[in-house]
Amino acid sequence: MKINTGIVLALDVTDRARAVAVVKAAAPFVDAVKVGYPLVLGAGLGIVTELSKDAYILCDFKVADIPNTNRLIAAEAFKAGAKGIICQAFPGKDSIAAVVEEAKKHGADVFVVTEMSHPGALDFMAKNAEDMARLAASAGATGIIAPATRPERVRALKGLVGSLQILSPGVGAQGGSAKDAILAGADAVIVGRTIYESQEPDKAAGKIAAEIREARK
Ligand code: O7M
Repeated sequence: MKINTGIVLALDVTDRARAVAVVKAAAPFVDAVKVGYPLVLGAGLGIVTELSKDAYILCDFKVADIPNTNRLIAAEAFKAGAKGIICQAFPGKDSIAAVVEEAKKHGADVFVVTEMSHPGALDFMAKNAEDMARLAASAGATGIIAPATRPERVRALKGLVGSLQILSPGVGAQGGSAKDAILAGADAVIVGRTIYESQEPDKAAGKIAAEIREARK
């Protein structure tokens, strides 16, 4: 994924028209638009195709199945126009590798979830996050997802994945800050509600972009 502003917009709205309007407003400030189950279940997979004409679409399907099923899911996402996909690490290396193999055919990226940003991630994921990050790197993923709510964990995981990209969710509504995530080593932050619930999504996105520019200095 080409990183410029350092923002991935999490487009968790369920209405097609609203999705299109938010993307139009925020587009100059975002490197990618993350489309997940809320929007695809609300508006259909066609929304990926529609938005992919003007934006890099990262399909957040948190793919977590056996290799063959993972491959089938990834193929449909790429066929619809996605340039990247997100999968889970816990099903194991062969499951991640199946997504990576499919992505290569389409010149697309694969991001692997390690430790999530919500408090419940401490129940299980945090204890296994290092292993999951190593698995992502050894399976040939483009990058990992690590929590902006715990910047010290972003820093620790960064030390394990080297040049892999790190996308960090949890900024704003979940309490994390873009500045802290970037300073900890994230390449980009994933932001949803702070942008799409704003009356002025362009201003909200622009403000975060400015914070990231400042943090990179
Ligand atoms: O900014 P928010 O809190 O409104 O949205 C955050 C987005 O990031 C939302 O789409 C979540 O599903 C996603 N996310 C997390 O919040 N935490 C994680 O640990 C992982 C993700 C994610 O994108 O996983 C790929």
